[in-house]
Amino acid sequence: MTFLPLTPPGETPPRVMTIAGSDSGGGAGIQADLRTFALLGVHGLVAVTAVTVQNSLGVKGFHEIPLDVVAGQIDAVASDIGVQAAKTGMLASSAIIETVADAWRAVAPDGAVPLVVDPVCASMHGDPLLHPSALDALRTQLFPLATVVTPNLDEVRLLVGIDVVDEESQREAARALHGLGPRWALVKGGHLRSSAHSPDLLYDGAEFHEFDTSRIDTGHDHGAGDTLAAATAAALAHGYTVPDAVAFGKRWVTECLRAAYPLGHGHGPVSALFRLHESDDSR
Ligand code: PXL
Repeated sequence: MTFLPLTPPGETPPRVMTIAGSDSGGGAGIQADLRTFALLGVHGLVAVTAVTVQNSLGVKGFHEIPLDVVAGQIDAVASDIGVQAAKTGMLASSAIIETVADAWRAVAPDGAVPLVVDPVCASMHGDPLLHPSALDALRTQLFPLATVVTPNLDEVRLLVGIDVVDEESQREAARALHGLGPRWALVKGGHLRSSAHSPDLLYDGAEFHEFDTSRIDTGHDHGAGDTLAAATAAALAHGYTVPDAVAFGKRWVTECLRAAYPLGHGHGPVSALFRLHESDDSR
């Protein structure tokens, strides 16, 4: 595949921030985001929102980071290092969502810095990563700041109450999500429609874009959503349009799914490490 342009050694690459939770198993969350950032050649910045205690079998619990520390991380790096794009992942509570929204408004008062909001609600095992009472904060505080939101079908059901079962309900969900204020809404199709395809639908209030890749059949897809959002943010930091950035993110996560590996006794992670085997064909 064609990767993002690489910055020559010794020069400062684009900076992309992840505002998300830590996964002690190293498969999802901050760890997945930083792997994708590094292997795409961008500099990763971090605001940790929560520390999960988990392994390949599930999430045993999590500790929320104090609000002043969440806001402090965002302010500290934005004011000194600068941020060309960001993504949010696990945000745990409405208080953290409000804190992140306030801090992000200060970083990008005019919405000039792209923000990918991946509305993480639960792990793939169904373990909660967001308090149910925080859904409203997600909808009202963070979605209006988003360049693009990237829910999966379970998150779509929780956020807008639509069961996506076919192309028409996927369009209806995209319209409802866009109505909450993001510039673009991506409804990830996952296993929708046919087992051979993974159709994602992107909508900006005017045009629908469909991204359809063959579905990679792997039991090891921990961190797939995080990786798609991280790669999309990295492409936006390079100045890609949203449809081009999403198309890139989708290609990247498809390759990471192809390279997924078993880990522990449960579900293994998608892997960005395949990139280390590729020659640099970006220039
Ligand atoms: O993949 C969603 C996700 C995001 N962030 C953290 C997670 C998970 C899934 O388990 O643990 C920290």
